Amino acid sequence: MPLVPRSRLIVALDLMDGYEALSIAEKLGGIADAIKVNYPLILSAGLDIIKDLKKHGNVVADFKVADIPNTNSLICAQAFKAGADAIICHGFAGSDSVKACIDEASKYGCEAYVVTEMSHPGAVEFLQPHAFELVELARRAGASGIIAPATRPERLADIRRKAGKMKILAPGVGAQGGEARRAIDAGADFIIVGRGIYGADDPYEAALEFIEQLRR
Ligand code: O7E
Repeated sequence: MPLVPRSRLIVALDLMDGYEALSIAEKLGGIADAIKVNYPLILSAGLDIIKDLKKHGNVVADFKVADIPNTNSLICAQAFKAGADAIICHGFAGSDSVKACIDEASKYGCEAYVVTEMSHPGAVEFLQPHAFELVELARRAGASGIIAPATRPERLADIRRKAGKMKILAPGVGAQGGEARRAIDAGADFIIVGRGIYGADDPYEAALEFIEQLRR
């Protein structure tokens, strides 16, 4: 199912224990718009965890796919067959590699999102100087959306202006210092929060607090 902004929260479950991940997903009870899975969880719990997590809502496979088009198609097919609703790919591998992910996504009625500028400090070295080009690449290729940094709201706002109708997912809220409200005000459609939720004593309350911040 395509991502639809309701709570505007996507929870990153970067855990290395499948049972813990499922237990948190159950506690969240669908209050987030999606759960994002990344390598820490997939490599420890296996791809089948996606099927289990899907009982609790949409699942985004954050595999940051960045290979040649054929390999990208094969990776995406695995994610979609396992039940993912969306895949994340890198843009720097080029438009043909991105297009392969988008084409595979559309075969399954799913979505592909493209990373532009990442949220960590090192992103200014290589990604930031090319971020606008990556936005344009994603737009031309027909991506459903892009990834842009909640840690740099001014950059997020610039990227929003170039992104047209594409959805923006903004990681970096909480542990990396980004603020939920500022990211949405700068033009993000969703915030992505990991440690700020799964690392909290009460992940449900923590998620609710982020959602409240977005409503204010
Ligand atoms: O810092 P946390 O714990 O809130 O986790 C953030 C999550 O977002 C984590 O899974 C990380 O891999 C991811 N992320 C970033 O932190 N920065 C980025 O630039 C991109 C992502 C990401 O999710 O990309 C694909 C959506």
